[in-house]
This record gives sequence, structure tokens and C-alpha cells, in this order.
Amino acid sequence: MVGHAFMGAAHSHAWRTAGRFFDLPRRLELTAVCGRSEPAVRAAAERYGWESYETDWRKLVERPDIDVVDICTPGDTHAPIALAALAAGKHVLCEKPLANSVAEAEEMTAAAERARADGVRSMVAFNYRRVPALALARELIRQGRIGTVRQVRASYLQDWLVDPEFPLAWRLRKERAGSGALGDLGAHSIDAAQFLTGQRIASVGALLETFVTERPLPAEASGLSGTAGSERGQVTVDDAALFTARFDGGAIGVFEATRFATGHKNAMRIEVSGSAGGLSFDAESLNELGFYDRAEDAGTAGFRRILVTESTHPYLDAWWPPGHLLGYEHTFTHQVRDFVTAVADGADPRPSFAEGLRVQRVLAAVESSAAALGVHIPVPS
Ligand code: SOE
Repeated sequence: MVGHAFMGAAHSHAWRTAGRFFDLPRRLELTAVCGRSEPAVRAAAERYGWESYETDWRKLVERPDIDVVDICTPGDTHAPIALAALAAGKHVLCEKPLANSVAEAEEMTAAAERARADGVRSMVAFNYRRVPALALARELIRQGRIGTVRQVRASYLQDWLVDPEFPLAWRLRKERAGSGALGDLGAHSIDAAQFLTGQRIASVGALLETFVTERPLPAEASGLSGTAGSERGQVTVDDAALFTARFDGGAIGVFEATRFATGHKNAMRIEVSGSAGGLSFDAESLNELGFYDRAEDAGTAGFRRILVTESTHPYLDAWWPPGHLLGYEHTFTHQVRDFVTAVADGADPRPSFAEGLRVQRVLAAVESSAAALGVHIPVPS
């Protein structure tokens, strides 16, 4: 694994846990973790249970005792690490968004497709696909339980940037992160919308805003927390992104991704309205799915709450008795389970790099539209 901050911690936990709850076709060994600072990566290896560590990812990807490279670094290093790992014949799991640009994502997808011919697999870590409630929503949509999908309402709301003195972390620098709330949060919503509906976003019209354009430079490397130093620097990404979308199957959608939704910490919400019913999800109530069935008697019909904890629900057979809840970390454990199972079966793990590229194209179209003051820009297929 390369990177050991927030996502590195979540992925470490998942690599450690997946084989203990799911019957995996392979035994997992946490062979090595990589980070630039020796003391920090040594501490991470100890804390998360990695057998060894490296300070140069180039050395890591060449190691003969490694089969899988898991990329948990900021976006600017996804492409070089993934390209080197694929060239060295390692299966690759890469954090989202796939890259910082469409050109990088195209190169990564082409490399993944070449490597696939030699049995090497790759996947993008859109972990919300592995929330049992969202996996169930997809099953219900596929079964036709809400009829023809007509509308998607997706918002991803956080508020960790409301304080103008919050430091200029890497997520606020375009050269490191690619974009702001759009790529960090909007990418999840785009993937979830396409995953749930089975339709692809065909065009978008958008608005981006940066409310606080200058912030204190961080005193130390900081993620979602950190202390401010005395110098200041420019914020070069969006704080909030709004866009509308047309899907290729006839649906339309409205999206909001923001780090300025005061009071909301991690509200990844999505609602799908169909001709026969509706579905509604909020990650802050992770174990629940709202379901409205138009066939029910109008006098008593209404959105009802499905508690997604039955052993018949996706992923739940490995966990606790009904009503005993799962959390954010389980989504990463499910991701490892699906990735390892696909790799061992010689199947294609999803979402593929091609699907990650598709999301990247939507992100780019959103930026083009915003630059053109909301003009709808077709997304090339
Ligand atoms: C920060 O905004 C972040 O950690 C994202 O990078 C993750 O993808 C999301 O799951 C939670 O919020």
C-alpha cells in the first residue's frame, strides 16, 4: 500500500479484516506500506500491522514478494504509481478519483487494458458502491421495483472548510488534488448515480465556486485537520460544485458537492425517482434505505425505512445479527473482498479504470461547463 493517512488507515483496516469475516479465495498478507517520511511510515507499519515499509514507491512496486499495489496517495501520484505497478505485473487498487486529468486517466486505462491481457487486474476505489444499502438499491432498481428511472438527486455535503483559517491542505491545491469538492466528493456521487441507474451521464451544465480564495499554509502536512502556519497561499480548487446532468437512458439529475454545507459532516445523499417508486439514501444513516412503492394503497403509502442489516442483504451474511449496525470502515472491507475475489477468479473487478475514466470525463465536462457559465457540454463517450 502506498500512502498511510486517512485512506491508508481505512484500507489497512480492510486488508486486515476482510479475510477474517469473508471466506476469501486467497490468504492476505500485509507485506509492505510506503510513505516518504521514514519515521511516519515506520509508525504506520507498526500501528496498522504491515510487515515492512519502504520510503520510495518505485522500490515497492518492483518487490517480487508483492502481488497487489493499493494506491492511497493524493491524486497527483496515482498515474505514475499505477503505470509502474501495472508494468511490473501487479494488480492495482487505486483511490478515487482515478487521476487528476482525463489525459492521465486515459493513459492509466490503456495500461490497465494492456496488463489485463497478462491476467493483471485493476479497480478504482469508489467505496460507496459497497455500502449494503446502496448495493441493495441497485438490486431493487435492476429488478424494476421503481420502474423507469427518471430523476436522480445527489448531494455530498461536508463543512470542514467553513472556517476561513482552516489551512491550505493538499486537497485545496489543484496540482495535487486535480479539483476540489468536485473531484473529492462529486466523483463519488457521479459513480453512485451511474452505478445505481445503469445509465451514463451524457452531458452536464455546471457552476463552481471558491468562497475562500486564500488560506494559511499548513504548519505540517494536513488532511481533514491540521494547524495553520503564519504564511498564506492561494486556494486553487472549487469549494462547491453544482451541476445538472442528462443521462443516456433518458433520466436527468441534479448534483451538489460542497465542503461548505454548514452542519453536515459526511452527508453523501442520493435519491432516485422512478415511474413505479423511489429510493433514498443518506450516508449519515448508513444502514438505512428509504423505499417508496407506488403500488401500495395511497392512503398508507409513503417512504418506508428498510433497515439494511438482514443476512439476505448484500455483504451482510458475513457480519452481525439483524439490527447490529455496520459503519464506514465496512465499505472498504467489502471493497477488498470484491477485489480479491475477482482477481482470484480471473474476473474483472469493478469499477474498472475505464469506469474511473468515465467519471473523470464527467468531472472535466463539469469544469468546462462552469468555465462556459453553465453551458451544457456533451461528454465524449
Ligand atoms: C474528504 O473529503 C473525504 O475523505 C473524501 O476524500 C473521501 O473520499 C470520502 O469518503 C470522505 O471524505
